[in-house]
Amino acid sequence: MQNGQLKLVIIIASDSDADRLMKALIEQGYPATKISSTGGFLRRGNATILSGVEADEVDSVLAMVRAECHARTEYVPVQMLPFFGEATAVAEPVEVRVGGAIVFVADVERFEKT
Ligand code: 2BA
Repeated sequence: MQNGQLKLVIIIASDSDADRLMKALIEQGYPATKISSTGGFLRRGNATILSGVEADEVDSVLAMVRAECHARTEYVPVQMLPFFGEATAVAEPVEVRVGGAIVFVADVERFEKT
């Protein structure tokens, strides 16, 4: 890895999609670290994958994310959401996007391996 060309791809995905994505990344020779995380809105477990790659590899990583992480919708009882109080106890479930992935691509100022 060359300093200055490095990007950090941060991928937040559902646990099941993240397992498949990790497998695909490793099979293709991309380094990846999976961290257990929790979504602030649904308060469900999800996974955050960190992958430090060369700038010209980012598009390949994103193609794998698109192939493995599919968005769908789900209805969630409002009582499970953080900002609805007891006053909304009889309200209709809320449609939310689940699955899919959220991706950030950040410049890496410096990389060291000790
Ligand atoms: P959660 O915060 O648990 O959000 C799960 C899904 O709930 C979101 O899917 C979105 O469809 C919906 N949602 C979130 N906040 C909402 C709100 N205020 N009102 C209505 N619906 C809302 P995604 O957007 O695909 O996000 C999936 C997970 O990715 C999030 O889980 C969170 O852990 C992370 N995430 C998304 N955007 C982020 C960001 N800008 N910064 C950091 N983490 C982010």
